[in-house]
Amino acid sequence: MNASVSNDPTAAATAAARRLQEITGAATHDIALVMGSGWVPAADMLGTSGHEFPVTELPGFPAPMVEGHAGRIRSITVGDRRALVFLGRTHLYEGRGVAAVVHGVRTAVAAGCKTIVLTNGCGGLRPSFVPGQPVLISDHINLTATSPIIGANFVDLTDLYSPRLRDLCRTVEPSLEEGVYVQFPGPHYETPAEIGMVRAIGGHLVGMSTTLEAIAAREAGAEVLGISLVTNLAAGMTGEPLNHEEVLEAGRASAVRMGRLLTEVLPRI
Ligand code: 8IG
Repeated sequence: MNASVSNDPTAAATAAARRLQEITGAATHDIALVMGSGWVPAADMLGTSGHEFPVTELPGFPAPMVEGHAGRIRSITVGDRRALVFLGRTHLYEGRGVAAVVHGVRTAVAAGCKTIVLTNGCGGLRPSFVPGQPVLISDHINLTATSPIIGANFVDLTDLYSPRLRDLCRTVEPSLEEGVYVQFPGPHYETPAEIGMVRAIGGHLVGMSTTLEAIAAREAGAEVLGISLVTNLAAGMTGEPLNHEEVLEAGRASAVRMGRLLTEVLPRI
């Protein structure tokens, strides 16, 4: 009874999935999408009919705190699939622990989702990147020094970001680039020296989310697609300071492009 996300994550996810079933009337869901910074406007293009409710309606979800991270869940029909759309996520820097960060992904899998689409807004390291550009995540480097997995469960992360789903995205948009996503704990952005380190270790994208959720999704047996929206060039690259407003603006400006990409990809998954 009363399983908490941290002391019994599987039971907590099952409880949330059961409540989701009650609210939506849907016995199961097929695909979940987590809409990160700058992606929430794109979510509307997937359709808004169906059910929408605050994450706090489900057990185990805290209310998010960041502007542009509206903590809501949508249950929509896309073609013949039932999709669960998370408008916003819990970040590690909120201090609620790793289990809270991945509770959405675990709930989605408990609700039947076999595919998890993780999106985020991020800083880009390739000088050729332009704000508003989507990049497929090919792999990650987790610099949070933590894992959502508890105990001696040695989960394989080879091909964590499904090559099949990346290929599928490129059939829709052949020009899509790929990159290695590096997660920092945040909430501060990087120093220029840290960006130099990211470059040296082979990173192309920097952000404050996604890797822990991807690991939890893999542990739970789901296929993962990761797409970053480059909203800014990484610290020290432009001579300008980074700010959250440019993140929101890049999202608004690229909503139609991101929405179209997801709309075309989803039915093919
Ligand atoms: I949007 O440049 C967004 N999120 N760590 N660095 C980190 N997170 C980010 C950045 C960035 N841009």
